[in-house]
This record gives sequence, C-alpha cells and structure tokens, in this order.
Amino acid sequence: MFEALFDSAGRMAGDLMEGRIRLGVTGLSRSGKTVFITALVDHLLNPSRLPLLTARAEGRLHAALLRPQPDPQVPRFDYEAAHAAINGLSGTAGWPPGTTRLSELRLSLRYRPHALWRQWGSDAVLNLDIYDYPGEWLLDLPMLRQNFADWSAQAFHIMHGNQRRPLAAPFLEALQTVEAAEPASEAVAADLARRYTAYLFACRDSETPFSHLQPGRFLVPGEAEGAPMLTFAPLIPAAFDPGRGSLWRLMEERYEAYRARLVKPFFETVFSRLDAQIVLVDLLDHLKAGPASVRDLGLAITETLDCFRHGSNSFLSSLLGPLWRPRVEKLLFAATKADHLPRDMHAAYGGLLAAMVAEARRKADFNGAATAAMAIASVRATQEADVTRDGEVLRCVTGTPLGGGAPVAAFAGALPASLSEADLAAASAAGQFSSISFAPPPRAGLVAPGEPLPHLGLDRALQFLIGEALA
Ligand SMILES: Nc1nc2c(ncn2[C@@H]2O[C@H](COP(=O)(O)OP(=O)(O)OP(=O)(O)O)[C@@H](O)[C@H]2O)c(=O)[nH]1
Ligand SMILES: [Mg+2]
Repeated sequence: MFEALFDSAGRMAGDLMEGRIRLGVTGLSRSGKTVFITALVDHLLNPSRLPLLTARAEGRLHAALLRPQPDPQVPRFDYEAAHAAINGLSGTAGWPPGTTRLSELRLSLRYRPHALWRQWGSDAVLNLDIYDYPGEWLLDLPMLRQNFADWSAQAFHIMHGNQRRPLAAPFLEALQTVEAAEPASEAVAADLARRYTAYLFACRDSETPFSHLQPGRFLVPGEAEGAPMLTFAPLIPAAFDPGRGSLWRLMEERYEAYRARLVKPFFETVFSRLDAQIVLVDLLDHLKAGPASVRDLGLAITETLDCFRHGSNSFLSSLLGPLWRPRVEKLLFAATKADHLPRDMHAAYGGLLAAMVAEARRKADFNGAATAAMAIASVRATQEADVTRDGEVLRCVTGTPLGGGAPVAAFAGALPASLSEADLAAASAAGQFSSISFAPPPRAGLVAPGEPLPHLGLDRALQFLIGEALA
C-alpha cells in the first residue's frame, strides 16, 4: 500500500515511505460527521488523549500536519473554523453549522513503523484523506441503481406510510389534477417539484423525524440550486403515458440527468476508492420518536450500505466498470453522541446499532472486511453525576444546555432491550429520553486551554480504522 508522494513543498518527503488511507466518513444529516472529522484532526495533531491508539501509546507517532489535499477541484475542509466554533475561540462555544458543500482534507502522520520496519531505522508517513459533505446527499446513492419508474414506485410506497401520508397531502392532491397524457410542461413540473420538496422538508422536520429522504439535493442543493435537473418529482408509474413530449418523459430525463450529473460524480469522488469506512449513526433522537422513526432510519442506512457491498458482482462495480475496485477493509459502525448517556449504557447503545446493521455487517464480514460496532462521542459535552429524586438515586449526565444557562442534569432512562416494535414503542412511550441538546464543553472547567477536547471512544475508533496502517 505504500507509494511515493510529494510533500507540501513539492519535494519528495526525504526518504520517507508514504502510505495513504482514504477514510470514508459516512452518515446521514446531523449524524455527527463534521464534528467527528474536526475532533479526529484535533486529536491527531495533539494526541495527548488517545491512550488506545497503539502507535501513540508506544511513542511511535511523532507528528501530524495538515497538508495540501490531492483533489484540486474540491474546496478544503475548513478545519480551523469548525475547531474555533467548538472551542469557542471567538466567543461562546457552539457546534459548526450544517454542511452545505463537499470539502476535503489531508492529514499526514509521521510515525515510526513497528517490528520488521524498525530495523530499517526510518520513519514513515501515513496520509489520511477525508471528505465532508451534506448528509442529505448520502441517500442519493441508492438512486444509482433505480430507474425513474422504480424510484417513483418506491417513493409512493414510502409516502403512503401512516405518519408520512398527511405530510404528502398537498403533493398528492396536486398530482390528482394532472392528466395521464399530460404534455411536458415546465409550470406543472415546477409545481410538483416544489410540493414534493415541501413534503421532504416536512418529513425531516416532523416530530417523528424521518431519514429516508430522496433526492437529497432537494433539501441541500449545493451548486446545482435552481437547475432543471432539480425540478422533477415522482409520478405513479402505471398511471402516466411515457410517450415522447409527455410529462413523464420530461421528469424521467431530469431524473436521469440528476443521477448522471450529480450523484455519480459524488459517489466517484468521495466513495469509490475507500480503504476504511466509519458509519456514524445518531440513534438517540429516533429512539425517542418511536418505532416508525427507527424503522425509517434503518431503511435509509441499510439501503445506503448496500451501495458499498464488496465483491465483483456488486451493482456499483458493474455500473462504474473495471476501474472500480471495492476495497473497504475496515468498516466501523459508530453510534454517536454517546455522551448523552452514562457510560454503563454505552455497550447497549452500540449493541442497538449493531442490531440495526446486522445484515450489512454480516455481508461485509463474509467478504473479508474487518467490522466492529461501538458507541462514541467525538466531543464529550457532559459529565456523569448521581442525582437523587424522590429518594431514588439516578445516574445522569450534566452539561450546559445549547442555548446557554446554568448546567442541567439529564436522566437518560432505559434504552429499549431490542429493536422489536414492542420494545421500541415501550421505550418511546415511557418518555424517558431527555431532549436536551448540550453545548460543547466550556474551555474553563472540563478542558484546559490548548488541550484537545474530551471524547468518548474516539481513540478506540481510530485504532480500529488506522491502527494497522500505523503498525
Ligand atoms: N453532545 C454531542 N453532540 C454532538 C456530537 N457530535 C455531534 N453533535 C451534535 O450533533 C449536531 C450535528 O453534528 P454535525 O457533525 O454537524 O453533523 P453532520 O453529520 O456533519 O451533519 P450534516 O452536515 O447536516 O450532514 C451538532 O451540531 C451537535 O449538536 C458529540 O460528540 N457530542
Ligand atoms: Mg456536516
């Protein structure tokens, strides 16, 4: 896996061997990608809080440096801005804003290789290449294997779910007024696209937060905002005339342009050649909302993971041709924001995610990838405290609420024993999940100035993902 590369000044990095890991950070919107990438860089630049990263524990990790990224077409990930926000360097600490565009970062690690290599006496460099992107775009990947009719059929199937149907009513009503042989019309297409987009936003923002929202760029358009390829909507397959000049044909062409011009390049740039992948999932909000929300999240994650199936018969390898080599060797499923739960609940929290992705994990294991599931907090915003209420001692987490104010304690209640409908409904109905969002930890207090932020399990995650490459 080693290859000779040039350093930031365009020189060969001395006699050092350089290796490369393309780390795929995969997660739906708000799953914690940007915070994870920021924490990862922060900790590798200053690895004082990474005891479980073996190279660090053995004193072999010498230095880390942000260097120019390999892809000149993609903007650089603004690590400094995200780091400054979380650390409150320009005022109060807050989380970085939601991501609206693609960006990339290269972090180079200088380390002393282990054992066999040590006798050669020289250091080596591992380049870690990471992309950040809006989580909404991830759900476009399954569209790569669906034609317009298949995608439309699935969209209507999902739309008719109990809790979604009322949200789709304005779109469905408008659709009823459209004739089967409707000729292609910009006005009709624009109206349907606008209503379908409003339905997606309503699903995202509803009390039962839904995750399976396609097309992702209807929610976060990026540079394609306003383009005709974003002006389409699903049509009921059997009910429309697909002939020349028809509305169906117009929508179908735009759907195809969306896939070819936006989704395929996104996949090829970010995901087609990964060495390691972390799948970040924020399960807590969905557990709170109940079975429908968890089921929808499970569908979204399972469909997305299907795009990364290993093996020569995977649909993406056939789609992208011989250049595509599936090579994800490490696959980590991480249940994020574990700092909302006391430590003794972390194993169960990671276990629920493991259950949700069991099938995808089995396939990856079978195809030879190393897989693991765990709970992590990229940034630990809370501390644990026992609070006595009505004579009962409750294990809580305490932290500063996101809007500011005095620290508060939150009781996490009990996680569902399993992802069965009955267990999920019972856990959600018990209403025990706290809905408090915590601000990043204050600089004075939990963290000394200049020190990297506290985390939970980030070093374990890093050891799994890049530990072997640093061996
Ligand atoms: N307490 C806590 N909150 C977190 C942590 N990571 C993320 N969050 C919260 O989750 C929110 C979303 O995190 P991001 O990293 O922005 O999520 P993202 O996956 O980049 O989201 P998009 O950019 O919309 O795709 C943050 O604004 C925080 O409120 C964590 O480790 N601990
Ligand atoms: Mg983000």
